[in-house]
Amino acid sequence: MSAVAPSTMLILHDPSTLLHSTVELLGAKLIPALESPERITAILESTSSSHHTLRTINFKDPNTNDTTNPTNSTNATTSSILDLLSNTHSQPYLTHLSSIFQTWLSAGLVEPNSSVLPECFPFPAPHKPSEPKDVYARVGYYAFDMSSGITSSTYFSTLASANLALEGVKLLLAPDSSSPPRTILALTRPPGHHCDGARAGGYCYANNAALAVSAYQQLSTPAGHDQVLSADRKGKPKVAILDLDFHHGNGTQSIFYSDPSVLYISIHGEDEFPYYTGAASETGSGDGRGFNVNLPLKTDSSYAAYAKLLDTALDRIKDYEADFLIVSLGFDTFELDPLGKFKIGTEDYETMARTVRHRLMRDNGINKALILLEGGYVIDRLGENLLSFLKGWEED
Ligand code: SP5
Ligand code: ZN
Repeated sequence: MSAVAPSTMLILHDPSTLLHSTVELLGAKLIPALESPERITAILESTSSSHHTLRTINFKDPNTNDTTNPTNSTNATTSSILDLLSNTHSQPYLTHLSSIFQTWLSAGLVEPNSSVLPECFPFPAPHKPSEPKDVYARVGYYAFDMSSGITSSTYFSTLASANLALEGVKLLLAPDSSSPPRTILALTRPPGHHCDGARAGGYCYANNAALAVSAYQQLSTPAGHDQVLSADRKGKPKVAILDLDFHHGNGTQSIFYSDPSVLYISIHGEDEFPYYTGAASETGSGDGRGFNVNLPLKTDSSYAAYAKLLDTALDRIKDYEADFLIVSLGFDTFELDPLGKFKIGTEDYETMARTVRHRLMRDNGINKALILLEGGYVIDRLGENLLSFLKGWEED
């Protein structure tokens, strides 16, 4: 690599994503969720004193100051987010997310500053269950674990987080800019890759990557901003999602499992959360067969072992001839992470990012990528890990 001055990364953040703050059952303890607002404030602190450009987006309803209830009035941004989300999320789930806290609060079942948590989940039965009437049961029906508490702000922060992904796509495809950004990092929080469009789980309430795919498909078609020339799957552009979080992105996998226009590739801890998905044998179904690639990696693996799988992943993205890349980036692959079990160090993120960026440009001839934040829970090392990643990404 030549020693050119590093270019800056455009980083998107929304203060409304910090409002959500909940609890989780971890092991035998109900504790403040490790997925906390402090993760983002730590990243903001590190990046604001760096050469990168931080842009604040304010997802807020112009018609009301009631940030806890954005559905009360018509907000163009809210409806465009909901429109895009409805491509991959069920309407009853989105309605549940928007209303369940208020339902519990009105019934005196939860304190104003507390969290709604599930108590019973659907289990195998002769008939597929339908939405239960009981307001406790409904919470379990729309969740798969107990780390997805719903507070008064959860819905609003979830929309603000999804909006960052949308803004990222819009900026990458902006037709009226002489030099649109090549890569955008959206500080999406809550994260998204565990949400399958019908249930929350793993700290995720809406799948930000899925929303980004919908936005890209809409905006890059001839009616949108940017003509995609190599589209050959029913006119749809080809999007690759590279999931580098420690955990398997069961939600993203599920949403695109039968969709050949989206290649999903994940490197994740073998036999780790979410436990029931992530095997290499899950390769897609129907038209989507072959377009889901799981690369499970043994716990305690070092970056050397990780790098081999990353090469395999990048080979697949090359063969696929992707038009656009979304990276689901988690820093829970870090050696000290309380939820991750790989042995990846701060300096490895630089190598990881350089490898992805270099091969994306060389093999796919694409410059455009959207990086979405997923997990990563060592708060006082998140900033430096991210800066290391950005260093590797931006040095051409
Ligand atoms: C976005 C993301 O990284 N979500 C991950 C959520 C993982 N939550 C469950 C972790 C389960 C760990 N089980 C160990 C219990 C004993 N401490
Ligand atoms: Zn994770």
